Formats: sequence, C-alpha cells, structure tokens
Amino acid sequence: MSQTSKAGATVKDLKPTDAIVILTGAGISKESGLDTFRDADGIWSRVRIEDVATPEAFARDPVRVHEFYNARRSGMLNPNVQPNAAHAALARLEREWPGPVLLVTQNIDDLHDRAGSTALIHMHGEMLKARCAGCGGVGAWREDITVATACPSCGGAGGMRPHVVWFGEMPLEMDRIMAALAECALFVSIGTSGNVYPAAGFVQEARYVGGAHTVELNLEPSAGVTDFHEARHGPATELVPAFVE
Ligand code: BJW
Repeated sequence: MSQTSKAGATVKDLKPTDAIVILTGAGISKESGLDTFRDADGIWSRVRIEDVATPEAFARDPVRVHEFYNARRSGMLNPNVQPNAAHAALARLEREWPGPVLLVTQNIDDLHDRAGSTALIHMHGEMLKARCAGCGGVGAWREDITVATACPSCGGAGGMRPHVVWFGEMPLEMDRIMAALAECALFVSIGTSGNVYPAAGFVQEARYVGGAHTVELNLEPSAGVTDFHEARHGPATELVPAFVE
C-alpha cells in the first residue's frame, strides 16, 4: 500500500472533515435485477454499441434506439427492481458522515435516488428523464418514447430522446466531478469494469491530484485494478455495507 495517500484503509480511518467521492457502475445494481454491460450475460452481449448507444445510431435508426431504451425503462420500472443493501449503505454513509460525500454514478437507473442518496451526480444521464431534441429541455419521463413523441416543453415535433450519454458525447457535470476528485481523501470505485472513460480515469485524478486513498470494490479485478491502493472482490451487497459500516 502506498504511504502517500491521505487516508487509511477504511472509512473509520478518515478525519471527520475529510471528503469522500464514490463512483458506481452497473455492478452495484446487478443484485437488484438489472443487467451489467460487459459481463458474459451483459447488455453488450446481446446488442452492439454501434447500433444503440451512439448519436450516429440514433440519427440512422431512431426506432431501433427507442425500442432498446423503452425496453430498459420498463425493466427498471418492474416492481421487483428495488435498491439493495449496497445502495442503502451508500445513502447511510451520506447521512452519517460529517464531511462531504459525493456519489457519482454511471448508472442511468434510479436506485441510488430511491435508496435516499441526494449528493448524487448521474454522469451518464437518467433513464427516467427525456430530453427534447429541439430545445434541449429535460423532464421526468416514464412512458415509451417513439419518433412521433412531441416535446412537451416547446411543443416542437422535433422529437424526444432518452436523457442518456452515448459514446462520443460529453458526460454530465464534469466540472463538479473533477473539483471533488481533486479534493477528496478517499475515492471508492464500486461495480464498474473500468473500461469507459472519463470515469475509468477518476482513480488517477483522485490519487495523484487529490492525494486520496483509493479503493476498488468489485466482483472481480477491473481493467484498472492496479491503479488503486487496495481492492476487495465480491458481491456489492456484501462488500459495500462492510466497507462503510
Ligand atoms: C459486480 C457485480 C456485483 C457484476 N457486485 N460488482 C480510446 C481511448 C480512451 C477513451 C476513448 C477511446 N475512444 C473513445 C473514447 C471515449 C469513450 C470511451 O471510453 N470508450 C471506451 C470504450 C474506450 N467515452 C466516451 O465517449 C464518453 N464521452 C467522452 O469521453 O467525452 C469526451 C470527454 C473528454 C474529456 C473529458 C470528458 C469527456 C461517453 C461514455 C458514455 C458511456 N455510455 C454508456 C451508455 C449510457 C446509457 C445506457 O445505460 O444505455 O454508459 S456505455 C455503458 O458503459 C454505460 C455505463 O455507464 C458504462 C460503464 O459500464 P460499467 O458500469 O462499468 O458496467 P460494466 O458492465 O462494464 O461493468 C460492471 C462491473 O460490475 C464488472 O466489472 C463486473 O465484474 C461487476 N459486477 N456483478 C459487484 N454483484
């Protein structure tokens, strides 16, 4: 373990004023019943990124892209999909930790919100919101979207799109995230394979700019595991409550 990080090995070793940044990915929602992307049974084993998750795919075949996201939206609205013990532990950490806690999720589900986290950035957008392709207005959305769906905020017929960040698009609230990474004493990455940038580079920012202690909690070693001071491997519902308690 490096001697240069500010913090020790667990939340208990921090000073009460220390700032914590948590990054989560699809793995934290797996035990709630939502699919990951790059596992053997993941979403990208069934559909190609180039067909559904780029602005070019949406321009070429919006019907196909809407079908993909409509199916995922209704999957998320299944009453069996509920926050799990890992989401709950992170909400408890925010409530009980005296210093600043920022939760940055790559997930477009609402499970952190429903668990009670409020200091939360959805850097890849939110499935239960839609964006107007004309005026850019964003609003709550739970229904299917089709190419005929009109924009409620400007009345334009230019069409709606899911409020998500596709490859080649800029993730949301990057200035706030980078500022928090530069000041945190502890950075914890949970349930992400470390394949998608800029999120995959946050550990280096926190470690080398922020001087943070960095921890990976994931089912298996991620692509960036050697960038972390320490790593614990297993299911999020076991690792996360144990880490933050
Ligand atoms: C468990 C578990 C359990 C399972 N418990 N764990 C070449 C080099 C470098 C970068 C690029 C490059 N070419 C292009 C780029 C940039 C590109 C990129 O990164 N491409 C890579 C593929 C190389 N990135 C972008 O385009 C991004 N924008 C961008 O870079 O803008 C420019 C910029 C410049 C400078 C600063 C800032 C920005 C945008 C990326 C958008 C990603 N969008 C998606 C879709 C969102 C909407 C949707 O959901 O449909 O986001 S793709 C998909 O991947 C989704 C996820 O958020 C994201 C990350 O996936 P995640 O969460 O890591 O899931 P998995 O499945 O990969 O991993 C799950 C893990 O959980 C696994 O490790 C399991 O083991 C584990 N697990 N069960 C604990 N029970």
